[in-house]
Amino acid sequence: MVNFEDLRDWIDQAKKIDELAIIEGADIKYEIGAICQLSAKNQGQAILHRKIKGFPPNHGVITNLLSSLKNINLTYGLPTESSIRDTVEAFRKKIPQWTRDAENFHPRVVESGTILENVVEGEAINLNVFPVPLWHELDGGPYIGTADLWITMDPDTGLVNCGNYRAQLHDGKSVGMMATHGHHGRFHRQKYFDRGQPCPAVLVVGQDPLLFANSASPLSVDLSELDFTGAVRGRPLPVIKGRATGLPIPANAEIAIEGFIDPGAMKKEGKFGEWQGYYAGDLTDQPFLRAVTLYYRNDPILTGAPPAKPPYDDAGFWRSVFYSALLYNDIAGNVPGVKGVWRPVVGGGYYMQVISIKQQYGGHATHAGHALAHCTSGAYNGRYTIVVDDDIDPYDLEDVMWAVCTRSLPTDADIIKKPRGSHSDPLWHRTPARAGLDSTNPRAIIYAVKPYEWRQDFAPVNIAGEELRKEVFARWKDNFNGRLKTI
Ligand SMILES: Cc1cc2nc3c(=O)[nH]c(=O)nc-3n(C[C@H](O)[C@H](O)[C@H](O)COP(=O)(O)O)c2cc1C
Ligand SMILES: [Mn+2]
Repeated sequence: MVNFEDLRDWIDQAKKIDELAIIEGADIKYEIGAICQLSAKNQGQAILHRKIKGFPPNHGVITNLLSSLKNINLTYGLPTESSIRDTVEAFRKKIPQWTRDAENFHPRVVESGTILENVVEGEAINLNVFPVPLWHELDGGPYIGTADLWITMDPDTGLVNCGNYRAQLHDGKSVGMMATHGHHGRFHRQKYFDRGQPCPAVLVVGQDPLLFANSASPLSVDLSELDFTGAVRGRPLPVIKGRATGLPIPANAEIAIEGFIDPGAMKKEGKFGEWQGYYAGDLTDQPFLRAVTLYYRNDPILTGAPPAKPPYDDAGFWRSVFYSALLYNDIAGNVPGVKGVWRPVVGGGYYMQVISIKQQYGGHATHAGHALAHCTSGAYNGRYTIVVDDDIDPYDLEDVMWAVCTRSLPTDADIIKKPRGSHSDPLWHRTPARAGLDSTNPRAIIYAVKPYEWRQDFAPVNIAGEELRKEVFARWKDNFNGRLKTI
């Protein structure tokens, strides 16, 4: 049960379960970013920054909203004490239900909300009043939007989308919109541009983590993240109507920038440290939001989730957990005998996907591998798909790689040539002649399974059985000064 109304409630609840740390005196220049990386690496607490160097002491920045399993569970109203597997299983059950329920939870338009505590219009807008971090050392500028929502509307259907796309702070009145091809906000923007019209948009850069998570989730193109959020909450999200655009804005958000993205107008955007672990995306011309209205709460808190080399990526672990559940559901009705699906953090929650199956027929592993590589959630950026047997724990990378080492032959891998890739792929061709032309990247399916036809004769595994390991652990663990942690 989600029982927080906004980010402030969420912070109180995270504090109660010791999942929030407060830091005073950090610098927006690299320090806040580096602290965030350390917490992410340790699947640590959310970090609330106060008294940020050079800014009013009551302005805040919060990062690592979803870096720990407990905070992920808190955000979706799941039991906070649970294993990764339990959380993936809970998501598997709940996501289809939330999706079905969404149509009954359209946002509720209200007249007032804390977001209206400060409203600034036109020339008076100055986005530099907020402590916007320079997250990584080679970033092209400060990024106000990393844990954000870009709210746009489909001009044909009226459907409202919320997408989490990075937003560079260009100056006091404009922010870049870097949405990858195929993302819904970019579809909306293009529809306006094709008509020669400016695209109305709202960029929210401070909100409760559930809104952020849902905006970063690859939900169906015809499902509004606002409705989905209502379904997870079990009650509609209160929104105000934006003064300039009429778009819905979460009524209790911290900071929202409303305006228009003009067709043909571009600003240099990037570079930015991305989730693969590189500054790979280059400096490019990108559309930007021209701010018309700025809304913010008193003592506003900016939310941040800077990507970084795994496992230093703020939202990387959340992506692994949530995307694994989506993936599992995509293939569960298609492939029999699935024992588990996991997208390890090391691949940024995309590049590597593991499926464990109990092989039941010749070609079962091929079926599982190809289905996973190209189901809805697997088709984007899933560079390595690894199929393992049911005795391998897909959540344990050591176990998976042992299977790769001992049960797969490189010559048996399947190669798929032109699937959908990302602009920030470090291996994407960037020579001027090729840049922007081909964003596809090849895939490999690695079959780390015992050959089906003679699997019964495969050499037996030589570690002590699980029962025996448990027994000796229980009997002699005290002889090891607490250093025996797992069996
Ligand atoms: C921390 C984080 C940062 C992200 N940054 C971007 C980005 O800069 N551009 C982008 O297109 N997608 C980015 N994404 C991925 C999208 O948010 C995600 O694919 C989401 O499904 C997009 O919403 P949409 O499906 O409604 O387009 C990011 C995701 C996370 C978790
Ligand atoms: Mn969407």
